[in-house]
Amino acid sequence: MIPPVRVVRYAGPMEHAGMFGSVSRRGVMVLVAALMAFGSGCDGGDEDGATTTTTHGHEGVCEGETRGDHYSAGMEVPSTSGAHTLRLQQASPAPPVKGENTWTFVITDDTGAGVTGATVTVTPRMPDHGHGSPQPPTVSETGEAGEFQASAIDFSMAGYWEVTIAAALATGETESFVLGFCVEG
Ligand SMILES: [Cu+2]
Repeated sequence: MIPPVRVVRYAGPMEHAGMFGSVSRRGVMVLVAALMAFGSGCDGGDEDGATTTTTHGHEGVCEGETRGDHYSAGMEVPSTSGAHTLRLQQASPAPPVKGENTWTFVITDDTGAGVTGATVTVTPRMPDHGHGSPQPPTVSETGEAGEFQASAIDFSMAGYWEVTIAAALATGETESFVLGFCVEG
């Protein structure tokens, strides 16, 4: 009987050395810790390096988050002045997720009519971390009165995001609406 021959390709330390170059073992551990902190989103502290106490371990980053809105198709938010309303017709994906999102929304006046001739900007921001998205979303009119579509809304990390939708109206006023969502990683 011929003993089986096992060809084992040994992936030794030298083959992995390139990953971290000459970084020390401690350096690697710090890097690993940083990656873990990054992965935990809201618990990762802000860009100044401050850290906060983790209260929910390996649960989702949105566990216990009390701010913001729970998404539902057709949800409405008032403008800062209260004179206009934004209705989020549809978010895709729904509910909003980490990564790229596309939203369709309608802005109506106090009579319920869609506003025309408005210039709309959409600005995502992570208030806890003091940063926005890598790229601004793209906003276009759909052709229905007061209806807009914002694509490439980039929630680039898990955690709580606030999206400010500002509308420079044909009347010269500017109205803004704020939607808050926590997105899981
Ligand atoms: Cu962030």
